[in-house]
Amino acid sequence: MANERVISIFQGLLEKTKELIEEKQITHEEYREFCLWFDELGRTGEIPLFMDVFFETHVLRGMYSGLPGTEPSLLGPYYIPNEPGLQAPYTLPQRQDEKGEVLFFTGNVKDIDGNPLQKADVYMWQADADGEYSHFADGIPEYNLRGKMKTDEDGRFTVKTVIPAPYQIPTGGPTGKFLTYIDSHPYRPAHLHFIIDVPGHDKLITQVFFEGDPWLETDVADGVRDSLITKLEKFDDHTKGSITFELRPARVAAAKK
Ligand code: MBD
Ligand code: FE
Repeated sequence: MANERVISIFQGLLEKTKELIEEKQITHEEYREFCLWFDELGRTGEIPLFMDVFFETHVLRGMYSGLPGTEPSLLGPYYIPNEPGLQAPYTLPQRQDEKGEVLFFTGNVKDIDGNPLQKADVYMWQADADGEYSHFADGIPEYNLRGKMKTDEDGRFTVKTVIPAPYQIPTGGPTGKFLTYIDSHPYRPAHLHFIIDVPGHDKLITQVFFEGDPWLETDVADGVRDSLITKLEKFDDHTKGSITFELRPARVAAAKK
């Protein structure tokens, strides 16, 4: 049976694209060049990257604006499931000589009334000090800087890791070329990724950013939200950071549908 929602969305996509072609009077040569670029986007496996950089933020903004609790941010193209379950005291899996400043990061997981949420599943992943993600860049051990943790009796977890570098979209590929076509830089501010899952609550997919990062204002993927920016505290041989995650009860998320 025909699905009305699918029909209306795909019809809309066609309509807007046809309109654009006519409005811009796209030439046959431009059209053929676009087809080659689009083909390259698929062949290089960059479709997930391209989609998340340009469109994911708009999906989230529409779904969550005005709701209480911590704001979601982008899942992005670099999450992989089945990360190793870690044992407290937590250290993200890393190479013996892992580059970068040591970071102790603490998350406080609460409900929207401020009650700590114990035994929450916390999934964390991040780029390394070169801005590269394991599984997606060559030469990095599988699951490097990725892990699953649980909050303690106080609804808290602390993990030892390294400060990630800002992420740069690979400049040689089709997504990088697209950014030069539209005269944009290829950077995202440095960030940590989290998924926090507690039964009875809306699963929170979000990111944490660092005050003072040069790319906060112009994140190419538009994933920064003010409430997700933390201030790092520098000590002699390490840095500390923390944030509170407030999870909405599942019914608040459902009520909006
Ligand atoms: C990333 O690291 C990321 O988190 C997103 C959303 C898009 C591209 C690269
Ligand atoms: Fe990322």
